[in-house]
Amino acid sequence: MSNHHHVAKTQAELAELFSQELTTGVGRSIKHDSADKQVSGEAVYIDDRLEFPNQLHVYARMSDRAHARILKIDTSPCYAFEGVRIAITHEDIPGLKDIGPIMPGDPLLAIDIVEFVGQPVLAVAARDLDTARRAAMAAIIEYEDLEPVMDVVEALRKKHFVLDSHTHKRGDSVTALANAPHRVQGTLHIGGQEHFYLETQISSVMPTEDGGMIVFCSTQNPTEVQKLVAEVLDVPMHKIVVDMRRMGGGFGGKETQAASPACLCAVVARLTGQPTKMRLPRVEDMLMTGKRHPFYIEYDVGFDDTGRLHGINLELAGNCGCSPDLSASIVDRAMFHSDNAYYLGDATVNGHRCKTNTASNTAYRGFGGPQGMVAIEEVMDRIARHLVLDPLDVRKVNYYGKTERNVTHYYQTVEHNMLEEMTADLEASSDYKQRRESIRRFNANSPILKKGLALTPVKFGISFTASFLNQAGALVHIYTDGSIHLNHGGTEMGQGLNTKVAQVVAEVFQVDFERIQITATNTDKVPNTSPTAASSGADLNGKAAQNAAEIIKQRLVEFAARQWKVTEEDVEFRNGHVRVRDEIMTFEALIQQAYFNQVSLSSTGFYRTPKIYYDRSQARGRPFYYFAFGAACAEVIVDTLTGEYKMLRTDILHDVGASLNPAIDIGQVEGGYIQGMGWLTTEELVWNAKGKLMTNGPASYKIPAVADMPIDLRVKLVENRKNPEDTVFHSKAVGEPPFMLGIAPWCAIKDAVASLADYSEQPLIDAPATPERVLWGCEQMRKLVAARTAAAEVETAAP
Ligand code: MTE
Ligand code: QUE
Ligand code: MOS
Repeated sequence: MSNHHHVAKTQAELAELFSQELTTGVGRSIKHDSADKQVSGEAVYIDDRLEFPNQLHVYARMSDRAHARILKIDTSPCYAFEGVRIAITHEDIPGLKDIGPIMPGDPLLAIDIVEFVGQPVLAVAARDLDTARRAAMAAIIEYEDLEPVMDVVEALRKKHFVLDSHTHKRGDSVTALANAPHRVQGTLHIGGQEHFYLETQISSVMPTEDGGMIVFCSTQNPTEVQKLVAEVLDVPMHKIVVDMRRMGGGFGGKETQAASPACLCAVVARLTGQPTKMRLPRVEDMLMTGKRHPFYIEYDVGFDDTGRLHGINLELAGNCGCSPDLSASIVDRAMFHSDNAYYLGDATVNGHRCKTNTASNTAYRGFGGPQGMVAIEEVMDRIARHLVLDPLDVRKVNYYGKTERNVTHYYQTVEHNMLEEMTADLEASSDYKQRRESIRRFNANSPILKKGLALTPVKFGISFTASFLNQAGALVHIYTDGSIHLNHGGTEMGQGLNTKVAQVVAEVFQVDFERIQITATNTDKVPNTSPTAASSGADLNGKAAQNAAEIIKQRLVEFAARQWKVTEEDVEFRNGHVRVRDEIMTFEALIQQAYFNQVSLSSTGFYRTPKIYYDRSQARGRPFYYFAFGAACAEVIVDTLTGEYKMLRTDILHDVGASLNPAIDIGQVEGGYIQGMGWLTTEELVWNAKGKLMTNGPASYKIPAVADMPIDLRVKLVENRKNPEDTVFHSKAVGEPPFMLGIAPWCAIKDAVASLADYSEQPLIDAPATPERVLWGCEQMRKLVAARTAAAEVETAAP
């Protein structure tokens, strides 16, 4: 970059550079800023940080009961182990004992009752993790077992809820159902999902002065960790600094549940005065932390001969686990997405928040949206089988219209809907019709191996539905050498947020990306931040950073106009240079002049999303600033004797507006698709009768591996379509929406199975469609066909 010994360039040379385009601003596929470091191993995660002297390691002893009263805790045996510094229970917590993010329900260490297998009961700090673990296991805990509720349906029937139910309602669905030409009812179980971030939950804490702490925490929500650490220590928030450079994946799992290790470390650090670290081993992480909410769905739907919906009743029962956590908003988002891309007609959607004795389920990519969308996609397939139509035709006939039938069941108008065009594009580019025919022919001639095909849309609402969270801050400094320091409230978890925000700042100043140093998210640089969630990290923080950069740029423009007696319009930034009327100088030359002339070169920035509001008491409003759209077409082959399947080909068309970085966005689309597919196919969570999660490691919990990728994967972004709303450079959020493209392979599997009964019956295959469930689906179809044949024979035999 800047070279102090360079030979001054001539005006002609400067003019030549000025005339060229910046190649590292927005819209460019520049490499993720951590990519090289991640490949070489130089990227620093919390466990890679240099350790402080006298650092303690913390291990939490977990409940082995799903629901029990604690009769006695004796930590004295822990101290028999050499190297143990302290063993703590809830009684040792100096301040608040509950770290529930919105409402109480999550004791840092169990108080009197345990509510799931895996709940932390006590914690031991020792000079190494192994000693801490052995000591913690030596503590004596006596329980009196209580009756657990493990089943979401049982919880629903008993109205065993963590929070009240909520309803979205439009029109009179009861009458619509009664009058509809066709009507079907059904149920569906949708499984949960383990986050399986590569880096498990981890924090390390260093006590500072005045009772303060610096907390290094792998969290999507540094401000909330700051607040909770302050609360458990009973100190003001200004004593606590949270620093977060990068996560080894978050996927929603580090939105609230990163706080527990941070708070335990802080309590130990307070009690001992020593630096403290807590890193969850994989099995402990899987037992202790919540997952995607499993859902149980009941539907009752009325429709006409074309498959068009007249009305629907939907019961969405989220299995929240043992506490509220974020379940209010998660089940709300499931309800908001139970239309996916479709006009529901007269609709009643009820959302329930069921309490079970499992870890408290939490945010996971899509935040309830995927579960709501799976429910309505199951309904679409079911209608198609009932009418023996191509499911794609049923989907298309139900799409939201452009000028009519374009209002959701929560009364937001669907504007700028691109799905009709995108579906037509994808249908053509994927050769849907022709492949549909060739698959029919293949299946007719192949008794065992059956192919399936499905094309499903995605419409995903962008914004936090809790409107106040839609705000962000940033902090930009330009140093006297022209180098730029960038900080914002968002967190990097692999999604490329820092790279995108740096591109935004590069674009505003028209300087090379390399000139900008990305720094750790830190609560004493940008305060009061929202979690990096709801896919709005780049939307919110990009705008805040743009605002900060534009404030500084405006000062520079005003300064240059003053200094060289030109108008502001005469000052132009481009490709690392600045033109002041006819004179061209380097960016750093301008910065030096500005500094000598006492111009402030640092600014905060702020952004709040306009236009959105939501009145929950009326269940009406505009909770989303805009929608992101996508569509996927998946082809699969199923072995109907074993239930095994293979992904043959997937075509994706996804809408990211004017992409900030197409390479990163395509990575998000591919990753989201595969993660969504894993959720609905091989990732199965199994608890035993005592409430212990049995699938608690990679040997038994199967996330997609390389071999599970579709053999042929074709991803395209919609081109030349800016976001019509005023988002950061008219881009669209990309983090979560592609996850729901993973519904296509699930529907394709069911399509293959339905071929066994000539596509006239929907196999009941709950999610995930593991090979076992697929095999049961095949058995259903074969029994059905056998029964039909027998009935036909009886009929022909009759006189
Ligand atoms: N991509 C990677 N590589 N790692 C992650 O943890 N989290 C997802 C998505 N993509 C995630 C990811 C989730 S749940 C969200 S909400 C968004 O990224 C958050 O980042 P963004 O708002 O900056 O897109
Ligand atoms: C999507 C999200 C979140 C959300 C709503 C969404 C989310 C989140 C919250 C939330 C709500 C209320 C609170 C709070 C957080 O809402 O991640 O602290 O008081 O944390 O539509 O991803
Ligand atoms: Mo993402 S589930 O909103 O962290």
